[in-house]
Amino acid sequence: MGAHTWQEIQSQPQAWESALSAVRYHANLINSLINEPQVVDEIVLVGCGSSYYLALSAAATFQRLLGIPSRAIPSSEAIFYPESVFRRGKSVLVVGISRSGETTETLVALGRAASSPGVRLMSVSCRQDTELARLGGFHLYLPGCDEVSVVMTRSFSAMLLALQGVAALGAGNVAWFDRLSGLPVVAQNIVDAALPLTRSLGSDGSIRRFVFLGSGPFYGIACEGMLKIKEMALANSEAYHTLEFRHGPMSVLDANTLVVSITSDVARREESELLQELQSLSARTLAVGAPVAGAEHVVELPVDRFDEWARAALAIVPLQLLAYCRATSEGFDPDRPQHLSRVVRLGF
Ligand code: F1P
Repeated sequence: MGAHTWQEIQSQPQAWESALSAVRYHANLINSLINEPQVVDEIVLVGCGSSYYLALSAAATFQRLLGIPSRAIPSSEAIFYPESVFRRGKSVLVVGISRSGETTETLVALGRAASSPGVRLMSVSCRQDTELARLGGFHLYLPGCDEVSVVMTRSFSAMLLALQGVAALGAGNVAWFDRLSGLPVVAQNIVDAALPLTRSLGSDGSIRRFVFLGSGPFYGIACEGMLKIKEMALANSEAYHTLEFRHGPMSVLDANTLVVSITSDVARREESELLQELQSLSARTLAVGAPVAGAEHVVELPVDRFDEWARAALAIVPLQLLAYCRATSEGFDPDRPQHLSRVVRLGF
């Protein structure tokens, strides 16, 4: 049960190597897409579900590295409210993100954007010869990153890493791009190190609610962790910008809640203060990143070797394992989530 999903989570190091070499291969094209004949005014990334969540983390990285206003928008919002997404008279790079390259909302959003003046098109997917690729512009295909499973795991982290690489090369920041190349080998260590704890927490029947907290590059990761729990384990899960949790959502906290906080660099003290407060309210707590006060458990990431922006893809790995372990301990098959299909095709 869950054999495909397990293999896909385990093979993220290889997927990341493949994704980064695909980006490296297109370095010149990426540079001209963003910077020629002049630097684009803004960047809009569109996707659905997991692809939208990775777009959130990628958009934050684009703006941070390129200094260009960058936003992530669900594809359906770009279809129905284009005037609230695109600004007339501005040159905009629109990036379509789709594992399958066949999701209707993303195809329609990108197709309509392509016909607008001043739009440059880019897309990224894990399959070749797709409708998305045929829309034109620069299409980045990532070999060896697709899944057999419905739920996205290695495709999520590989497309995120690829887009972070695009941002680095577009900014001429080769040093940061080369730092990303050190991540695949770290990913294998994280899987091995995190597994005992995620097995123990995943099989802990007293945990009935999962809350994922993340800021900056980690908010999209927190959202994806929430979605993995829903898709694989059919459990109650929520995601918030870390300090937002105090502003209302924390009212539902109880001893059956596991709060997973992805620790940043810039707000680590404030995140730790929150975790201590939540512990005093009887919550279970897990930190992903640095061992901080208030964290009952921790999955350590190499916070001294990789800055928070470079840790985004790493941070999803323990969350995938937690969802996988929870699902299998509850007798669900992660390979076959209920109600879901690999590709959402609509009639418009
Ligand atoms: C992405 C997606 C996922 C969802 C499920 C079905 O489609 O909708 O977000 O979790 O796996 O596919 P895609 O446009 O990235 O192929």
